[in-house]
Amino acid sequence: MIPEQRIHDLNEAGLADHEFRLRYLTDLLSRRTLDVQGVIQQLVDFQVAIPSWALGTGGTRFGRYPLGGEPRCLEEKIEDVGLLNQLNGSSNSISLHIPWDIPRDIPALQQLLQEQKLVIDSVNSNTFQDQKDQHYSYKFGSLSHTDQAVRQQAIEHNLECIRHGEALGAKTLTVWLADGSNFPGQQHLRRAYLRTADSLASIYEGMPSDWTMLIEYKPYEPHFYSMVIPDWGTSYSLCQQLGKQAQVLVDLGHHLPNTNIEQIVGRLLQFGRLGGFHFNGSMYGDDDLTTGSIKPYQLFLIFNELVDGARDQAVTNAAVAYMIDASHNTKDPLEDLLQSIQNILTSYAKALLVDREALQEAQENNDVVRAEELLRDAFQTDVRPLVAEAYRHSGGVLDPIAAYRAEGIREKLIQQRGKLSLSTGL
Ligand code: PSV
Ligand code: MN
Ligand code: MN
Repeated sequence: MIPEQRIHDLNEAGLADHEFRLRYLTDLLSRRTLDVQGVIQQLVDFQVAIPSWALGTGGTRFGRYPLGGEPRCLEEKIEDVGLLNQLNGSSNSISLHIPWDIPRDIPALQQLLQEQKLVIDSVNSNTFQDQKDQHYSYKFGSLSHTDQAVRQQAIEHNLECIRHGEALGAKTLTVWLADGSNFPGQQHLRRAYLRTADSLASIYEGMPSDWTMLIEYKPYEPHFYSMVIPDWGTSYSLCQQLGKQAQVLVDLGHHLPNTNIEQIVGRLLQFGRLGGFHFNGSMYGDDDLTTGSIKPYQLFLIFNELVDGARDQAVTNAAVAYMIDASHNTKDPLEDLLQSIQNILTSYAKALLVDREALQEAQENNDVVRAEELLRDAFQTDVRPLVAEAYRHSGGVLDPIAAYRAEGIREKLIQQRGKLSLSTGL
């Protein structure tokens, strides 16, 4: 943890500049009768969970280049997220992946979470890899497998994830299935779906009544002919069969090129089935790059749907669980997460600036150019002073990446944890 006095000193250096820019923007936006303090407060309130697997260096199947100082155990992962949250006040929770993060000393973990002012967001099951002591292989699927015994093993693993989550106060189980097929004919497409629905129902039955099951979809990879849950329609239909506690999870990298993701978000909100988000950046597919690094306009349009839905009384969707799902081969993972959060809050802030009454009027009148310009006006506003102010309000620093570097955090982590620490990255 960085001492409070040091946070204060770090902020002192850039304060005059920041206040000048914030005053200018506040004046400008107030002329448009925008409640700037309200916008800042909404940025302060916005929290995005950090996955335990994004804290170490990831890699591709070609190689991995560990940069050192990576967390070696769950406790160190919690400490890293605590540090990020101290810098920006926007990431007060961590998602666990079982069995990579099996919680062992529960009272000690609870105390650590409390000290770091963090909570556990969700537990993610893993039936995409075979574990050392596991009886059956998932080579040909898990919850969709043709063999009941394999399905049962995967069901029990998910139930075990729930038990681990319960011990630490989590309330969400995220299921991402790698099940699918590589060749036409390999799998009976309808039967694979039915077996999956059946297995999910057994997990759902074993879930406490205040838990949510998030069902993630992905069009391809690891399988390249078919995935059992390839799209939001499949996730949605499974949720419909399971019940109210099942919700769809949208991962930004899990769409085919040019998919209109904001429209999917709008649809799911309308149906009250948008449960969670995995933020990342994507050029080609499941790239897991920094959020907002490739398609910032798309990220803004997604937030535009979220903000619009939140203001619409007809939308009764429950709270959405936001998480970053990223992996880093070239960047310092902690710096990437700070960048991702910055980009997420920037897009959110811009979406909060959209003049919704004027937009609705332009839409009703089919004034295409006016409607588009209203969106572009918000998108092109430089909202960085609002985001920086939100960080400061939450006790963080105006410029998290600059502070991270000025404090020499990576160097300190390497000193403490060594150059060759192992981590679980995707
Ligand atoms: C694999 O595609 C994946 O990236 C999914 O997005 C999951 O959410 C994540 O791994 C963790 O299991
Ligand atoms: Mn994901
Ligand atoms: Mn993914």
